Amino acid sequence: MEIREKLKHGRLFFDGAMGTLLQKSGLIQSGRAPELLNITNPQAITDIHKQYLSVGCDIIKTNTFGATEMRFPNYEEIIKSGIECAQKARADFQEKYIAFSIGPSGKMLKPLGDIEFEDAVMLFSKSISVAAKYGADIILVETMNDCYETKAAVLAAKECCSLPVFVTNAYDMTGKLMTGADPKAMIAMLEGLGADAIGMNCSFGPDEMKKIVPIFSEYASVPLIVNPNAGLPEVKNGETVYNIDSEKFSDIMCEIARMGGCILGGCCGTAPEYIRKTVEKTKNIPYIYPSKKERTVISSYTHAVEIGNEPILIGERINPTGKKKFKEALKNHDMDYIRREAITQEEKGVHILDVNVGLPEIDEESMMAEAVRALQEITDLPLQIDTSSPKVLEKALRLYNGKALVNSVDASEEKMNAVFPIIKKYGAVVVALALDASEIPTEAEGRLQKIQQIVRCAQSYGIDKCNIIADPLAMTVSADPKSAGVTLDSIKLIKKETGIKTILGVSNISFGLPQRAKINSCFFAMALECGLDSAIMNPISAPMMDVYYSYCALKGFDSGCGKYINYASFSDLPVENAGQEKAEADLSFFIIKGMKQAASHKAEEMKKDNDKFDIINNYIIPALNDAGEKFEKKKIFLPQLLMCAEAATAAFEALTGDDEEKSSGAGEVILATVKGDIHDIGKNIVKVLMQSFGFKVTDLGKDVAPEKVLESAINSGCRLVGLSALMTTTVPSMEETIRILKDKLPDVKIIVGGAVLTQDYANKIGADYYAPDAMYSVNCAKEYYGEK
Ligand code: B1M
Repeated sequence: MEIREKLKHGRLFFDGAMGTLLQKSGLIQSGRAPELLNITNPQAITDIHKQYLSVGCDIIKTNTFGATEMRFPNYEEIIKSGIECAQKARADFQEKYIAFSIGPSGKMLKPLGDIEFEDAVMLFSKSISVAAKYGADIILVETMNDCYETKAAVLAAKECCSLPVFVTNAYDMTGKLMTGADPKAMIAMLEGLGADAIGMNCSFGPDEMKKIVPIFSEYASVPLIVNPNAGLPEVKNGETVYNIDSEKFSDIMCEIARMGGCILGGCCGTAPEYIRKTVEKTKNIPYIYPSKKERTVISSYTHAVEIGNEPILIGERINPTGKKKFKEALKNHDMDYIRREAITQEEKGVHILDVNVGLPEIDEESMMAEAVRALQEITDLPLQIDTSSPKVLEKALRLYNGKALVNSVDASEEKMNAVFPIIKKYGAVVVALALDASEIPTEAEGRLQKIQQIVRCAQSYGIDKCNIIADPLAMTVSADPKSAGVTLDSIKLIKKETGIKTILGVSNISFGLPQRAKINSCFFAMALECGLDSAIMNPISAPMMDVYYSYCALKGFDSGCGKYINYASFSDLPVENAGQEKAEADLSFFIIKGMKQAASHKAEEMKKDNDKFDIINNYIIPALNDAGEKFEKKKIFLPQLLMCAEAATAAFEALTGDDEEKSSGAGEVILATVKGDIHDIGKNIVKVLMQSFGFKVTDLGKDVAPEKVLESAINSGCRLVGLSALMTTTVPSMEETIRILKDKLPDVKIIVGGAVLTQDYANKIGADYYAPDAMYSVNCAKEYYGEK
């Protein structure tokens, strides 16, 4: 039976770990990838598969976790042999399935790393095509800790074969992926992309995973997979052991089964015994197949936004219509303008950002791609892709890191047939306009009919009703006094007859009228009272925001009126473009918001009247500290932290870029950030300061191996070395570098610095000088050369 069908009838079981068993049997040699055993020792792999099949598991994962072209030139052979091992193992069993396991590439996608999204799709496509060709039954995208890479792999699977696609992500102790996605965001995106079963694996044991299960039960409509580790790893006598035994593991898996786990199995540290007990103990627990949830949800790479609870605000300002400055910015590819509009609206409290970059004189497709990338770098708000071109839409939805809102489709056949296949493929919620190419109905009944037509057509493409939101249209009241009434009636009628959620471009009501915010805000209040679920609006408009916060408080969406109080007490009456003005004021602001260009220009400008070290100390470092704190508190995530760092680096370069490499013979210093650590902003400040005090600096960069530092000291004859480390996890690597240096060059002296160090710790690891800040490192160097 096809596995999707089989899953409707009862619980299935994955196998457990492969690596643990290989390690135990001594088959993994250090430095050798386990995937190579598919070729060098296929019998061992087949035997492990058989062990799992004989304890009752239904699905075995191939030993191909890292098998991409990036890691293995012979990835095709590894995949083919891996599948053959699994096929041989299942030959003696009935109705068992082979899941082609594919994990993360090992590199991050842009903007976090250097792989382009499309290159990642291509990389996964190559491996998945081989797996499909040699007979895998399922594609299992597993252990992904980044939303974007997960999307690349799932898209690849969908594009190069028609096999069922299962996805399990590795959540951390905070219940999020490393790059910030929470389960609701992953559920929205993965179901949108058409994954057949989703869930989690690795990271920790079933006890921790159990805490995440209820979110899947509440939000997911496809079966849930739970493949935990055998608890947390500990190193005992040089060996990695896990703290949950098979008895406890299977007991907790029973609880997970009761909560709705549909496919249960294991990850690191588990063995056949774990699966055998899980299969046996869950036998009599009633199976829960997930119900369809019918929620209207969109998502970004960190979180989901559900439409249909409290009203949702969609910022309308990233749209060149009627904006001369914006049009200029688009022609000049000025992405900072777009970023600024995004930040301003985000600060005002919108939940979603509309993005429209259509101008006749530009290439809208590449501009939309540029805008989506630029926005994803600085904000984690979900986007509404606003374009009339299906080509532009497809480009944006491919690149978008999440499940987008799409603006819009109308009831014209041609339009629907162009847009719906794209919506179906990438997964999005689409705005349905109550009109078609020939008419805008003048009565609510007519508008309802247009919406019903769109819903029928969407359903014929396999798009659920919950992925459509109806726009009953606001037409200017100055042209027709009945227009507002028709819109309001339409909201009520459409909701009543179809049950679908509604959206409205509120300000259209006031075209041609003076003081539009006044009438817009009244109309907004009326529409909300008729049940409007979301509004495309201008959050800079104080009357509109007054209505929003007041409505939420009055309607019971704001318990204790906390949001209203916060808004009313702290919003100095906003004026047009207040956000833009603020954005122009402060270098720290640009850094915190990750605006590279603006930070660089601002630093350039400030340099004229200020000492550059004052700028570094008073603006750049405090901004980074602020970002670090927000990161620690999970208020921002790695992509945003990275953009802050890049903006800080750009500002720093603007301050120091034209400094000549000068040396007045004060002495020589070798600098490096230690192995495993890529933080180099502090080290670069040390470098500039040292240079400006006349020291000749050899900068070895970041993530520098101890041997390289030693080699540099030996070759140059320089005996003063400065080391930087920013993380508790890389201080041991600093210690190791000091040990190697002192061992081979006893006369070497070492300055250490970095946020995690203290004088005591510096003494403990054998450093000669501890510099709490960059200036102090210059004093250390002076002291060293003075002493000499
Ligand atoms: Co990361 N990061 N980061 N990060 N990052 C920290 C350090 C962290 C404290 C943030 C947090 O959680 N609060 C945390 C470490 C926790 C810990 O171990 N205690 C952290 C983490 C966890 C991580 C990652 C693991 C995140 C992840 O992937 N999940 C990852 C690590 C990757 C790796 O290194 N393998 C990571 C990545 C990054 C970015 C790439 C995004 C970016 C770095 C970009 C770059 O450097 N090019 C980044 C940033 C920017 C930070 C924070 C926010 C800022 C660091 C910084 O540049 N500070 C940081 C939080 C924080 O420190 N507030 C954080 C400004 C700089 C001028 O200060 O380097 O201390 P600092 O230098 C000072 C002094 O210490 C001294 O002088 C300087 C100026 O006075 N000094 C020396 C430094 N080196 C010296 C050497 C000397 C003398 C003085 O003599 C040789």
